[in-house]
Amino acid sequence: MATMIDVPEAKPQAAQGDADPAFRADVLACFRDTRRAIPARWFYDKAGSELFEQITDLPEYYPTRTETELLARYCGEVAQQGGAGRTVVEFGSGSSVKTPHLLRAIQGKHYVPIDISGEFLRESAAALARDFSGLAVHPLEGDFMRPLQLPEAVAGEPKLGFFPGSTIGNMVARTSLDLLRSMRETLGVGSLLLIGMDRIKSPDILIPAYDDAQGVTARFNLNLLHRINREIDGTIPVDRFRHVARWNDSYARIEMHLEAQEDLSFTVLGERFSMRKGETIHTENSHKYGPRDARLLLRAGGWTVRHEWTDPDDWFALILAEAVPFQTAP
Ligand code: AVJ
Repeated sequence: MATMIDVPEAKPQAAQGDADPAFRADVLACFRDTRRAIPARWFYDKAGSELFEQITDLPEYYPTRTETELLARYCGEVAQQGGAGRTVVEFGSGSSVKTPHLLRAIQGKHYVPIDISGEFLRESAAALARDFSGLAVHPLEGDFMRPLQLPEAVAGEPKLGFFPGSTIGNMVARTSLDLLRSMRETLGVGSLLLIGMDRIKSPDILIPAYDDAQGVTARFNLNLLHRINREIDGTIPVDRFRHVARWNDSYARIEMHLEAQEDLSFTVLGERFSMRKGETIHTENSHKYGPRDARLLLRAGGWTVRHEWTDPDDWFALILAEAVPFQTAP
């Protein structure tokens, strides 16, 4: 049943008025396919963003805490390793906790936060401009998965890209490589990149980080189904689904799924779908990287590692890399 993705016109119903057409298209494509999967970016509506904030405070969720400690401790060394005075270009709207550590240490004149959502961008840019008087903030609204033209004011400035949070882990290998190459194009040869990458570790640590005792991550995952019901007229019986976090060792990633607890059927935008008991919707990948995996991925994208910092358990890595000219193989 090869159906074209034909996004219907919004019906004059309040419930559908605000839905992003791309969200509708991704959800319908998910349920029409036998391998059901929805891109992780749709987690982050208002409720989802608030739940993610709660996740970052969970005792089991080590990444945010560990990376923030690394930044607090080592941003001075990032400055010494060639970062000092550079224009910081942040991929994703700045975190109010992480970004100030870097900006304080780097002491550059300009800061360019890039985000696809103008709203988040303006909020975080305004907050940083308030706290860092003398810093010229140039928010750039756009999709950093593609090469972007930076503002004229920073064209000739040395640059330091910043991509924290192991956000790269959400991407499959091919997509993460595209991103690293795009960042290299956007920033230019000679630029530096400070990137946070989560390490491979025991599933005994990883699974609870994505399936916490308080059930916050389960609510975060299930909120996606509520969002479908709210925004695109779904009738999904959310309480018949279960949050599942699995370690996929072959791909070195945590996968999050929503598993049907019984045979069930529902409609989305009037179209009927059914799932059998035990079938899942794949909602997120969170890839983890060994030291050599991280270096190889960066090198493939045109970035040579200059320095790495990790915590005593080696659970999370902050990596500083340089965009080097491509060399012919020996
Ligand atoms: C924001 C993609 C880094 O993969 O750890 C946290 C998202 N999902 N708990 C991650 C997430 C479930 C998070 N990233």
